[in-house]
Amino acid sequence: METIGADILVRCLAEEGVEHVFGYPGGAVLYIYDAIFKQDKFKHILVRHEQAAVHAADAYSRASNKVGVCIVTSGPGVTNAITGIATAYMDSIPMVIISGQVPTAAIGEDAFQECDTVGITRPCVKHNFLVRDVKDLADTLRKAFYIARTGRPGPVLVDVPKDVSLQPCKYVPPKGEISMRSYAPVNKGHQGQIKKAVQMLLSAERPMIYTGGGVILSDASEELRRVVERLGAPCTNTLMGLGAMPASSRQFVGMPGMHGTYEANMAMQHCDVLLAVGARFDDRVIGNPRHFAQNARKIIHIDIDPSSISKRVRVDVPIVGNVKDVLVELLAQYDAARADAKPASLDKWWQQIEAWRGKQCLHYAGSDEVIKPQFVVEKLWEVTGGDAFVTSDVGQHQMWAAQYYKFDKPRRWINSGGLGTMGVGLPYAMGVQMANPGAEIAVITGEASIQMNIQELSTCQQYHLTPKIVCLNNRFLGMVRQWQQIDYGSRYSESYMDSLPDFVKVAEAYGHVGLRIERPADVEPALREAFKKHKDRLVFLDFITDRTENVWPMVKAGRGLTEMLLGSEDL
Ligand SMILES: Cc1cc2nc3c(=O)[nH]c(=O)nc-3n(C[C@H](O)[C@H](O)[C@H](O)COP(=O)(O)OP(=O)(O)OC[C@H]3O[C@@H](n4cnc5c(N)ncnc54)[C@H](O)[C@@H]3O)c2cc1C
Ligand SMILES: Cc1ncc(C[n+]2csc(CCOP(=O)(O)OP(=O)(O)O)c2C)c(N)n1
Repeated sequence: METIGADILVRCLAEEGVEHVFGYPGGAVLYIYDAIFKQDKFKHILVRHEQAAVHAADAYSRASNKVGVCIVTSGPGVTNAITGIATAYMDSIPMVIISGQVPTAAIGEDAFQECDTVGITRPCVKHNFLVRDVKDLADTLRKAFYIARTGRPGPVLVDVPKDVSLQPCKYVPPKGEISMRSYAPVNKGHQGQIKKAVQMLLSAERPMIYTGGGVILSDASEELRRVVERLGAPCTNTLMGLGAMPASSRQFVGMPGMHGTYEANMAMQHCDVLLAVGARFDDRVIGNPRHFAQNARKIIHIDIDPSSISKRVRVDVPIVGNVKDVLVELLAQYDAARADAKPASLDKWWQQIEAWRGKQCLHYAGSDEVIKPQFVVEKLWEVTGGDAFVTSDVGQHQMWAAQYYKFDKPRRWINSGGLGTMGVGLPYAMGVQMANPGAEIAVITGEASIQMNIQELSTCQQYHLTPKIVCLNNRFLGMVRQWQQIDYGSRYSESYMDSLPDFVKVAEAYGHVGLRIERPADVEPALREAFKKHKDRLVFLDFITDRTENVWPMVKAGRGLTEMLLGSEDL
């Protein structure tokens, strides 16, 4: 049947099983929006800023393991979307971004709302396409979805000139699986390498398991839990991997890195065999690489992206493959080999770990006078039974959320780790709720971050989205202020938040509920009111917190992983 490009695009999205598309219209995508108007296969969510469309689609993917989809118009639509695309790229999130482009004949002529989308996005997408002929549109979209979700996932952009969306063309249904000669990700790990890893693990006296976002992306939490229990070793999850290993497990030692726990960092540094699973040895995790390399230890690294291996830290046994496949094989080989081998006792290692844990590095001084931000997160955990989806923005509140909300399940903790993008929290919650309509959702944010996409309170009103916004309001760009205190002689250059709006009134103006909480005794009742009484409303909880609380532990920039400051007494 003859149809036009825009209809083909809409049919392809339906073919991929897309149920939600986040977007914002404009001239170059008007035929596409006309086709959207005429279809009933997916729901379109109209955001208030393109950046939020990308963040929402990104979180939709993080919470559901589906490919997130968004549509933006040419020129400013695309440039507004860049922060969202780069954010998803840094955290390896599978997404398809469809952008409008000026008509093919006008490309390169400084046409109205023209920008070089392929050029601008090239460094922050897994791949991008410019469709010049409508006959290529369906195939290109199918490839885009395939590339986004396979191998190391990532955002893929498809730029569609306006005339391509109008050109007539026949719709040709897909023919079997997609295969691309130049792109063939490896899922199964090399048997011989896995064997080497098993031998190393069997002879380890101080094994340590360091896991990251790759476990979540691979939906391999169950397999990870089995491996951790079988090896009997301690396990740490990076900021991107939280929830992959249940925080309630005794074998979980907390997050590693700059704001990681004492026990996780000490175990990373003092182990004799480190099993790294879907984690990329980020600088926030290993600190100064020279210090990290000081202790001799064998490193096994499982990663689907060969370019991630030995990128920052030289490893001994690289295993290229999908976490899930490799862990299944590793466990089978381990069980088979264990019958003949006598694994070393780990009792001494665990005594050491318990001694480190005994430091209670996350202990903080409570107060009856002023609200401690950590206390709010602890109470949030209690009130939601530890089972909410929690999105966060970027700053101190993000670290307190990671440290004090004990995630037991994967895909519950949604945040920007790699790019560290302030402003993601609220649009992330929108994407999460679209993917999980009945779930309890909290946005842990700061009074600065929330203002970066606060216009989305309007989108929430339109689509009856009801996250509870937990704003830890310290009247400072807290994370910046903390660094200035520690590294810049307490010269607080432009890191205060002045002229703040009355957030209760802001929430009410958008049709939501606003609460201001100033005393510690009111924290829990306010949270209960928000999650129970106002279950079906968006509630903005403005917690007025201790202005100068710091995030501890902290590894200062350039320092070694175990050179941790545990509190202000260490300054
Ligand atoms: C203010 C701030 C403070 C921070 N402090 C910390 C901190 O203290 N501790 C901390 O941990 N982080 C911290 N971060 C986050 C940090 O910047 C990195 O984003 C994070 O550490 C990276 O996590 P990851 O190694 O799990 O990698 P990810 O970015 O999640 O990468 C995943 C890895 O897994 C691989 N992979 C993907 N899919 C698969 C698959 N199917 N199979 C196999 N491999 C796969 C990828 O190739 C990649 O190498 C902080 C961020 C901010 C903004
Ligand atoms: C878009 C963007 N701009 C700047 C920064 C640098 N930055 C990181 S944390 C932070 C302060 C965040 O303040 P707030 O949201 O109030 O959170 P707090 O640290 O006080 O908890 C800033 C400015 C960033 N991460 N993202």
